[in-house]
Amino acid sequence: MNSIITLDEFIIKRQKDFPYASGELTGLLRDIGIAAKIVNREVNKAGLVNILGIADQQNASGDTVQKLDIYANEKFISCLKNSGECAGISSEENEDFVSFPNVESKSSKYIVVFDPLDGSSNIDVNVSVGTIFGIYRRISDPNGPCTLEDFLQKGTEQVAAGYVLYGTSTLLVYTTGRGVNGFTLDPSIGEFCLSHRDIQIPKRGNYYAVNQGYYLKFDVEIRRLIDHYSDKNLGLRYIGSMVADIHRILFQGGIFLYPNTRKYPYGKLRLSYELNPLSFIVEQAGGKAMTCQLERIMEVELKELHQRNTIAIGSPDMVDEMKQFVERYSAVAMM
Ligand code: P6P
Repeated sequence: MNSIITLDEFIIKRQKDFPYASGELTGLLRDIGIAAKIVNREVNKAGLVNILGIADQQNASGDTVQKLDIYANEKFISCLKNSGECAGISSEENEDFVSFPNVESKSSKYIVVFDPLDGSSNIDVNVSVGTIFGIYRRISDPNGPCTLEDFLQKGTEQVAAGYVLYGTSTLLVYTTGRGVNGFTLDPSIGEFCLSHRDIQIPKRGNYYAVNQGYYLKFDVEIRRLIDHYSDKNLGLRYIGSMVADIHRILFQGGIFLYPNTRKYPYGKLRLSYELNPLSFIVEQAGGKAMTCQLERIMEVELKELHQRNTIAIGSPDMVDEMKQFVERYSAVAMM
């Protein structure tokens, strides 16, 4: 029988790979794992307690907030605040960043950006949802509180990123820049256990993921690309929960697209706490991630916390193919 390797054991073992690691990142990753277990417990029984449905408020991006969004946000913030390893956070659910006031956090090296429950509008119909997080070293004066500049760093500055997928089982997938590993929560022991070692994304896949309902609102180059997928008999798989779509693509290959539309002229998805962390993971697994305007996601300048960008992410050959279509058919490219 294979020996079980828990997330904690794996993180501690991997810490030895970082000769100068002082254990703070290890502690931070473990605290995120704890928060994920707490949120998982509520997500799994959301239908049984009065935590489903819509809270009567909107978040910074104008999205309707679900009660479970608020619960998840509060849990991640309290776990990170109490960890003593995190100097502050930026969350989809908070208009501004939060600098943790206690002395320990001010001396800590890291800040965390996260979407506490992405795809939460699917909760009420029992569709998988996810948490997305990215970890950066703070660049502001360590003797003072966090500043906005800590949270506007490029995705290339991430020291770690991951997601939790609350689905048929609960998985935590993360990278610290040395490959991607997945851990499945074993409820019988309450531990995330190594289940997917060194994930490598296939070079291409048989599915594409896009909201086909917006087809007529996409620019011509994206419409031509989608027509090409149909010509090649690719299947359409679009869950409406980005973490679930990206997780499928990591294992089966494929491409996820969220192009610009009239409603979202810069794209819908948020660069800081959705696109950058997922792009770090996909690139570490051998994939690619760029905007539909052909800029590498992790190189995009972040000008404000809730900045939206377009994205094409997934198998390297399929992202390259998207790039060829944009170069060939984009009205901008023809100018
Ligand atoms: P649309 C969920 O609201 C989300 O942020 C992502 O998880 C998902 O991929 C996307 O938006 C779905 O957006 O416009 O297709 O409903």
